[in-house]
Amino acid sequence: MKFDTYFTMSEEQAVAYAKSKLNFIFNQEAELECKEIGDGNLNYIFKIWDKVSGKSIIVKQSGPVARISDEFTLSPDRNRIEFEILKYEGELAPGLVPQVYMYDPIMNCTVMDDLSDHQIMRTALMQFKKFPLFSEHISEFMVNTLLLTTDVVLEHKQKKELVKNFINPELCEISEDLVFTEPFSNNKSRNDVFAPNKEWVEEHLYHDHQLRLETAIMKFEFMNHAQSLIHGDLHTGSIFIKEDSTKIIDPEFAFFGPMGYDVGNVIANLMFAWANSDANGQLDHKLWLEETIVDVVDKFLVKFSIAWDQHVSEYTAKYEGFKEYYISSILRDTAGVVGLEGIRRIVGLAHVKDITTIRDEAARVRAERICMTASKRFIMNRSSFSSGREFLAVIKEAENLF
Ligand code: SR1
Ligand code: MG
Repeated sequence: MKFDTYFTMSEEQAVAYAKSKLNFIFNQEAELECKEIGDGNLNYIFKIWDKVSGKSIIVKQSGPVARISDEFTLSPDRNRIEFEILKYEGELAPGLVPQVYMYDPIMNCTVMDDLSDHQIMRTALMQFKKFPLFSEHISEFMVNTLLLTTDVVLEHKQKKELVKNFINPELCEISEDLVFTEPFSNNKSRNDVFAPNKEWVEEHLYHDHQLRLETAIMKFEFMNHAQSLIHGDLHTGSIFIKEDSTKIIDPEFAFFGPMGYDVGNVIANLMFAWANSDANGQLDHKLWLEETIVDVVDKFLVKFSIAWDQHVSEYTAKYEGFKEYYISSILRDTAGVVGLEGIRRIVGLAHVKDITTIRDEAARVRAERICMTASKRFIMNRSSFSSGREFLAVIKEAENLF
């Protein structure tokens, strides 16, 4: 096997690949084993380890279609984007992404650190674990990767070059369809609505013209506002975590878009974890999540403002009042995206386990309605947010309705 023509690998073939291509990682005596451990919607994740030395590595391979459904034909170029962005993010936010070692444009593989000593954050939150450093880490990651890739910081021509390099049409199309369009219309009949909430969804989503109008406005902002290099899919399944370390993975949806898309995704997915803890009677964990929601927003705002003063050199961006205008527009986009993600993961094609694993039917109906009601308010009132407490208040108000 020369690996000079693309094919989707099996575990055995991934071992052969490592023997042939990864001799800068594993030596000749290595006894390699492999397990495919991916549970995401798109790719294949091979964990390869040497039984002799204990050394291990991840080989992530993109297939030509999405794992979740072959309706999604995707350019394997997403693997290049992921490799280049992880390298770039590693410079902007040291220690907060896995180290990448190699990108293979023929086999569409990226080779990176094995983070098996970490856990996928969604899984850990569903085990009611707390991570006191998370708000520090994620706010640092977002401020560094988002502000430092804008044209209030970067030289304008350099930023435009980056926009060109990270154009990502197919993955963006997935978000345009699955996040902004289908959840509010079911126009492709791909929505997957929990049966007891079907009528509720029809009345409160599909038949709410004002809501749909706002989602259209946000969709065109998402497509046309090349603000900064966003991760593009920053949910708790894209985060590896342990007590003292947070690593952001999977930036294959990255492109130059509105930075509130990332912040909003984090908050929405904390809301799902919150709903799960609530449904399972885990009051202490629920309270920790409430404080975390507040902290993520507030720490982001404080750090963003400090970093702005340190890094922004653009002439007009330094006009009095511009920073405040800029931050309020990020908060508006953030709130809108909390609402979009908060709805699309409940009624759209790609669900989250925080909600789908709630076994008791009435509890799941309630959890979904709380999230969707809060989400509608986030969308409709998105211009009114200025602090983390205000984000939490929307969720708490929705909780009190059900
Ligand atoms: C077809 S991919 C479905 C979803 O999985 C990814 O993680 C993105 O969130 C996408 O919307
Ligand atoms: Mg992913």
